[in-house]
Amino acid sequence: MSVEDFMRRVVEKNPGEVEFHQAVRDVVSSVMPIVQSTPRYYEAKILERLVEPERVLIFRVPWEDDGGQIHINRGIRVEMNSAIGPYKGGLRFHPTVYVGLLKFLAFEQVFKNSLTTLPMGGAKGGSDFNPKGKSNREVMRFCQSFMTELFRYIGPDTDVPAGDIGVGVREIGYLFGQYKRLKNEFTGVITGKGLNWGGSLIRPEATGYGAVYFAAEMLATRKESFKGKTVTVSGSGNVAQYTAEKVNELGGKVITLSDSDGTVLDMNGIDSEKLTWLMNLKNIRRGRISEYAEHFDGAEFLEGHRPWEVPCDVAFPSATHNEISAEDARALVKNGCFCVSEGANMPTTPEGVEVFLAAGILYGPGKAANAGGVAVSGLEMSQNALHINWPREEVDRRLREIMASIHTACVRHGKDGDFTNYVKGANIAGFIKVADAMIDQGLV
Ligand code: NDP
Ligand code: 2IT
Repeated sequence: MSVEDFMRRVVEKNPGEVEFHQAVRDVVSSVMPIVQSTPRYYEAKILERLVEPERVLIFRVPWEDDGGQIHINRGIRVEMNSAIGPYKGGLRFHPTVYVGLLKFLAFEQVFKNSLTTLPMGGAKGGSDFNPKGKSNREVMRFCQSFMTELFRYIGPDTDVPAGDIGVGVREIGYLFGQYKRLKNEFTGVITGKGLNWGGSLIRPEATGYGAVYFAAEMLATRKESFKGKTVTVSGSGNVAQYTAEKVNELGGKVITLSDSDGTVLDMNGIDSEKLTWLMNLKNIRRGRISEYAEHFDGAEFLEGHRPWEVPCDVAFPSATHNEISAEDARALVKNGCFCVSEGANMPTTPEGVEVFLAAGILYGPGKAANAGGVAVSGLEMSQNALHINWPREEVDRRLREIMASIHTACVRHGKDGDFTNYVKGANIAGFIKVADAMIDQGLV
């Protein structure tokens, strides 16, 4: 079957779910030649099974705001694939959340989790609830209501949620507290927990640090490093913050951060002191990135702009999906950017990906480059199961090793002469492990 024939059926069966179509096409384009030349894959209808979630849960989430008004949100959990381990993946609270968006994220998660080398299946969940502008008590009531339904379907050996956009340690705390109350069990049912209640050191940092470790591996293939490099980062949340921290540590200069209102440009560099201020702004005061430009001399706020017009050597899209268009990709390449490491999930449009591949730059797609977050979630699960805590150095060492092994897997399956196509490499390496496990387990 051709990619086009396969995609026609996917689109017909999943109407309107454009992000899901995009994510499926990306993987299927890479793996179709292997499927077609491997009878055990096509006879078992592996691709057809991979694009059908094992289970999708949809539930009502009623909650009351501080003024006594009642609100109804929709809760969703997409349990995509459990061939290599319990369902695993984050929860997103954002007004744009709907089943199709979570199907794309859960689908990506299947291959990403496979790449980590750890035993985790793929899932994603969330709600169209918008935590922005809500009081802590409102967020708590929402999280308690959300978990009052979700708790029936999850468990440390069944499905282990974590954070994503709009779900940080505050939300994880409220969700975990309610699960514990309902089940009367203190287990590793959710990751990204606080350090003194079952969390792992380095989990907050893991996605950002991992994306930088992955970029460092890519740079090393061209005998390059972060020393003296100019770096742009989008977003200003969890992933962006720790990406910037690690780039600084490795001798690069971060000059942008952003949010959905615009970009701050600081040619003096967003150093560790400024980052500490920013983390307080975003994580405690829950302010906007524009305040950075008001606070620091020499910084400017580019309202309504994304960072990609700013010349750089290395770029880390770390905000959201489809934030780099073909035009943005062309601007990046034209201005000298030669390495892109995706902290966000699917931040580059398919046309943008084509631009990067045609230009022959080092391009690390999200399912490889941002796998450090879920990898350390896997390490959090291991520590919870063993009832121990590993020291910071130990978790960081394992994270670095995992990112290096993902890089090696991408090169093994994506090398084409002198060039490594990390998209192809990540898709094929992630696919083979899951497909083989599915076949071993029979028709389920
Ligand atoms: P946060 O909620 O901490 O931060 C999200 C950031 O992205 C904010 O600055 C937000 O700005 C911005 N953003 C969100 N939506 C949009 C949008 N539609 N347009 C422009 N900017 C937007 O989330 P994370 O840092 O955790 O997640 C960022 C990305 O990384 C996501 O793609 C996520 O799926 C991915 N990821 C996260 C992992 C993790 O461990 N947290 C692991 C792997 C991937 P604003 O405040 O204006 O909305
Ligand atoms: O997209 C992702 O990999 C995450 N949001 C993290 C998932 C997890 O289970 O830690």
